[in-house]
This record gives sequence, C-alpha cells and structure tokens, in this order.
Amino acid sequence: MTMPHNDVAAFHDLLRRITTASTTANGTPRPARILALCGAGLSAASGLATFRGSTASLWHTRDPIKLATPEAFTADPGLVWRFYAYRRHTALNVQPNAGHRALAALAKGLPEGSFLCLTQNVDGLSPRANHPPESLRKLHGSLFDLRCVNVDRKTRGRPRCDYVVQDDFSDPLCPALSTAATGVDETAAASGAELPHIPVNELPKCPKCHGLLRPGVVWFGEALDPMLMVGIGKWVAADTIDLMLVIGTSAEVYPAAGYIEEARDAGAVVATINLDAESPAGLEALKPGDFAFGGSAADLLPELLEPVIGMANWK
Ligand code: BJW
Repeated sequence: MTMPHNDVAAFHDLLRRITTASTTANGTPRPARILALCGAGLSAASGLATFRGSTASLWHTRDPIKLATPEAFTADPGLVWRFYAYRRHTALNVQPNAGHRALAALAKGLPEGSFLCLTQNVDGLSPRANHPPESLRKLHGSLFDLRCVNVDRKTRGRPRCDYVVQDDFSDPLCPALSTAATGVDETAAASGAELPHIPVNELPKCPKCHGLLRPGVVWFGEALDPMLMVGIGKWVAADTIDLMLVIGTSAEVYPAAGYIEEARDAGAVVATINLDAESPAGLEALKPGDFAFGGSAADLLPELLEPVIGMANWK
C-alpha cells in the first residue's frame, strides 16, 4: 500500500514543481536546488560490498581501525595495501548500474549549478557512468588516486614530496600486490594461512622521490579536502535547498552525514532511497514531509527521477 512517505506520484509532483516553477522572492525564475548524498548502497547492485550491515559487508569481517586509518598504514603499509589492491581490482571489474546512470542523467538534465552530488564512494563508478564532474564531489577521495607519503618529520608531517596522481587504473599496481588484487590472498587468509609480510620497498613507489605511495582515500581521523569542503559549504549556503536525496548510505560517518541536516535547515525535503529506508528504524527516523523509499537504488532512482530524466531504459 502506498503511504505518504513512499508515494512515488507525490515525489514526482514535488520534482516537477521544483524543477519547473521555482521563482525567487521578486518573481524571477530560480532553478531548483537539489543536493544528493550517496553511499556504498548505490554501488551494491553493481556487486560491490557495502561497509556496514550485511554479513558480506567490508567491516563485518575486517577491523576498520587496522585498515582505514593513517596509524594502520604506518604500522603495516603492506597489510593496508593488500586491502586496497583488492578493492581496486574489484571496482575495476564491475560496471556502473542504473542508479549511477540516473544520477548522471539528472545532473545533465538540470541547469548547471542546481544539482550537487556528494558521493562518499571511492569506487569510480559515478565517473564511469559519465556523471558530469562539475556536479560530483568525491568526499572520501578515490581508490584510483595515489599520493606520496614522504613526510618531513621536522615539520610535523608536512609532505616533503607533493606527488599526487589521479585515475591510475593499473591493476595490480606492483607485482607484490598481484595475489592480493585478485582475492587469492583474501581466500588464503580466510582459510587460516598466514600471509607473508610485504616489505615497503615492494609496495607502490613514488616516481618523483621513490617514497611510499598511499591510496588517495580519506581514512578515519583524516580531514576531508579543505578546498572541497569550502566549495560545498558555499553551494549549501548560497540559497535555499529544495530537495535532499540520501541514497544508499547508513549516514553514520561525519562530516558527510551532517549535510543531511544542513540541507533540511536550508529548507529541503529529505528523500531517503535505501534498502532499509522503510524498516521500523528507518520509519521511526522519518520527519514530517520526508520521503522514504525502501529498495535498491538501482531500481528506484530511474523511476523516481523520471520527471527530469525521462523514461529511457537505464538498465
Ligand atoms: C542499499 C543497497 C542498495 C545496501 N540500494 N541502499 C561527529 C560525530 C561522531 C564522529 C565523528 C564526527 N565527526 C567525525 C567523526 C569521526 C569519524 C566518524 O564519522 N566516525 C563515525 C563512524 C562515528 N569521521 C572521520 O574520521 C572523518 N574525518 C574527520 O571527521 O576528520 C576531522 C578532522 C579535522 C581536521 C583534522 C583532522 C581530522 C573521515 C571519515 C572517512 C571515512 N572513510 C571511509 C573509508 C574510505 C576509504 C575506503 O573506502 O576504504 O569511508 S569509512 C566508510 O564509511 C567509507 C564510506 O564512504 C563511509 C560511509 O559508509 P556508507 O557509504 O554510508 O556505507 P554503509 O555500508 O555504512 O551503508 C550502506 C547503506 O546502503 C546501508 O544503509 C544499506 O542499507 C544500504 N544499501 N544495499 C540502496 N542496493
């Protein structure tokens, strides 16, 4: 039965209204302003694991403190690189899904600057779905960016080498990571085998200074790119926001999750698209006027965004 929170027709009415008829206080046309926050659930239908929740999720069997913190990388860069080599390989071997494509089409179908898509995903699937880069912000970086960790101890960690590369799709990145990339190491470890330690000199090396490279992702305890944050802050503060789409994220990780309340404070109706959106806990968290659509983002986004993106087959 359709409830107010999952009424697709009412959501379509809202989308049509804000994308066709918005005007400013003095009557001049004002483009709709839509913000989206995406998480791992968006890529789940492509075959990538989420971080939390199901028994197949990444953090279900692994300790994030041992893999996704700068301290973990300092303690054992080989262990951390094994994890990221596997993630890079897996992400490169799946395809963007209809949800990524629908969001890319939304970005293309709205006036420039009126849609901002904040993705926490580092898997490169939104760029591969041709999401226009102007409207996409990769909050937690990318598995395919690399940077040098050759820091100057005398200047309290300021980088001594500024080498950064984007979109390096080499797989594996180096011979020592080949069995990790394809999952052979993971399978061996699961059956109790002790994996050999990978020495630093066998890990990805900076072509500029021969220091150690690290994945260009944001680990726990690390600040998000300050320039990125300033840009997003300016977009959020520029005007009222009509709609906040919260897609496939547990919204547990900050500062990303904080944008939901910021958008609400800026006037947005919040629409959650998540497998769990209509679970008892999901419904309990609903505020009056919110939408919540329980299901796969890959199925729901093409249907929900249809007033802007049309009825093409997004599969
Ligand atoms: C589907 C689906 C389908 C499934 N369709 N849906 C304020 C309060 C409390 C704590 C903090 C705070 N501020 C900062 C913190 C600390 C920390 C934090 O938030 N911790 C919380 C866990 C409590 N934050 C940080 O450390 C951040 N840094 C920071 O704040 O720095 C401050 C600073 C300032 C100045 C100097 C120094 C520091 C950094 C956070 C970085 C997060 N990094 C990770 C790893 C990235 C690299 C990697 O990929 O390995 O990012 S953690 C992991 O979680 C990853 C994700 O991007 C992120 C969010 O996860 P996401 O995407 O929501 O996934 P899941 O699995 O949680 O949820 C999936 C959802 O999809 C579920 O709801 C499913 O139901 C759903 N779903 N299938 C639709 N088919």
